[in-house]
Amino acid sequence: MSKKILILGACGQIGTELTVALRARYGSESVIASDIREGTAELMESGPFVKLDVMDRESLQNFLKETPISEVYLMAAMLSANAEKSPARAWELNMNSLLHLLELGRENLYSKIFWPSSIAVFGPSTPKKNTPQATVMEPTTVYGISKQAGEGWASYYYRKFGVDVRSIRYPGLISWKTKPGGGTTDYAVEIFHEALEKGSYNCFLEADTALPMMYMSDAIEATLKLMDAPATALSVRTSYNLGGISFTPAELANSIRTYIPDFEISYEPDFRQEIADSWPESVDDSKAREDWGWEPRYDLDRTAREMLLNLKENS
Ligand code: AKB
Repeated sequence: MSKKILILGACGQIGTELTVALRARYGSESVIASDIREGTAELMESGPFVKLDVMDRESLQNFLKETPISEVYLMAAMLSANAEKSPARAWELNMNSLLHLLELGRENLYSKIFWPSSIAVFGPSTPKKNTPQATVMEPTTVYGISKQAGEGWASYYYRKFGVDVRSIRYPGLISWKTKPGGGTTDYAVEIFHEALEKGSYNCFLEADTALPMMYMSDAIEATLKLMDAPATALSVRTSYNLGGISFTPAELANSIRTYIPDFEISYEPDFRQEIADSWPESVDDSKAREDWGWEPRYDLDRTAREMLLNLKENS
């Protein structure tokens, strides 16, 4: 069968850019975007779109029985800050969507699946700097607990049933095409919008809170690289650490000032500060480098430049 891809949660922050990248690579007709809501015009008009609810196992099963699919990308999830407001719903969405898809993989309704994990799997007892691939993991957020459990399920279905699940622990992702929704790292996207619109930003994290971050192009590149790798090269079947850049809100503000010299930032930490404090500052991604050749291309300055340029051009 030639490659036929299904992206679930295609209208979200990562799904939108993943869909565009996969369509550019494999042709529009080979990549079916799906979500329960509509996405950007670029996404809706550039290829096939179907409305699918990841919570509805039966309709996913029917769809996969009728439409031969080789690869699935399961991108639907509730992020950290929103999950703290609706813990039960977050657990249900983040867990059931994965379990539904893993079961459908066991029924051989696709041959490979990508599922995103997050730096949220780590907690306050994890080493903060250069966090190892395998280390203490005691997450304190509902989102982190669900991602940690998901990693366990991913590796279980791989070992027990041979489902080819591949996963990355994404850091905070910075993109201009689609805004993130309900995460703790969202400030690193909001700041660019407000820098251009108002020349100032009131940050919900403290000035010196360092977190692992990455420009979206790097994250997409990593995802495609991991999915391209031969199964025999992969030594991690929970989820790979992925390093990019690490910075604080104050450092990001300084970088923006290179392009907008009078940009001002103020700080008013809210409940998201506690979440950020429980996460690593940077991660050790040597396994991803060794196993499938991961190498980031965007540093902080290049990220800031690309964000401001693209937001300005597309406003
Ligand atoms: C969030 O802030 O919840 C996400 C993440 C780090 O997974 N961006």
